[in-house]
Amino acid sequence: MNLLCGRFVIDLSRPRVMGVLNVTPDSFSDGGEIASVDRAVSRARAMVGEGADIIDVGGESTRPGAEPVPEQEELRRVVPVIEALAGELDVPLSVDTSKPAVMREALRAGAAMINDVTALRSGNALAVAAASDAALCLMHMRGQPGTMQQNPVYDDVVAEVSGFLRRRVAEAVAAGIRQDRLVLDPGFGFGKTLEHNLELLAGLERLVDLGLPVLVGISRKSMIATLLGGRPVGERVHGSIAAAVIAAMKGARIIRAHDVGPTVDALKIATAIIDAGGEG
Ligand code: HH2
Repeated sequence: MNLLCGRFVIDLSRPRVMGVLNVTPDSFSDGGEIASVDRAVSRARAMVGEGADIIDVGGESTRPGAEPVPEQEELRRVVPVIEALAGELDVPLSVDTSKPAVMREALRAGAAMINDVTALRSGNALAVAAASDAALCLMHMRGQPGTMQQNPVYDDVVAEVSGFLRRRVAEAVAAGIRQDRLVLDPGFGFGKTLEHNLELLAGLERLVDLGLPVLVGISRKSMIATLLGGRPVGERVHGSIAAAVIAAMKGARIIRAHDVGPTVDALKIATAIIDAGGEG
């Protein structure tokens, strides 16, 4: 399975790692650490050195309760970093945004992937995406970050997420987007309780069965903290890796991770076992 991603083709015959680069003052896991372009570049370089296959640059936190960021501010945070990284690194750069103008400028600056937690539902995002050759990650979110964790309810979370993603793929294809540019993401923690997140991971094969590559972002999230009795962000690496390995064994093709080196190591073990079983 290959993913077309701008000038890159990502071979997804084994799971890949997307390293998270948040250039935000308020991200839940690493907010405020990366305050300058230089620091962002050195962090990204380090992640590539540890084996990251994609770098995901985000200028707006989407953690529960996060405040929206004005467009000009998001552009100011993200575009110079993507420009600098595009001149430095030979891996695809992803932009984590829901704003069409940020998508457009990020693509111009060298991004090869759009990672949109609203699955291209804002304004003319679908048209901006269709006019590009970028890979596109379509993620499921119930509600908005400000309120999404206030009592989300599903009858069958896997079926409902799967139905939503199928509808978004149909819209993308109708807009002229080739399926080999698409990635699907159930959106762990986006309008879901711990039980919903666990059901989604347990039932991940049903999303993999949609036939498109599945991306999983669980790294350092509150579901890990809760299962470990309330661990602070810096002590969630082992729990995050357990979830990453399980996701990979169930067929996820891209793992979005903050702790790139340990995740790459863990996925090498998972890949060897998947290959020995003749799957994937
Ligand atoms: N999670 C976050 C942000 N973007 N994109 C995809 N496709 N999937 C995810 O699960 C996902 C995502 C939230 O994590 P993080 O970027 O670390 O935090 P914040 O939103 O606070 O910047």
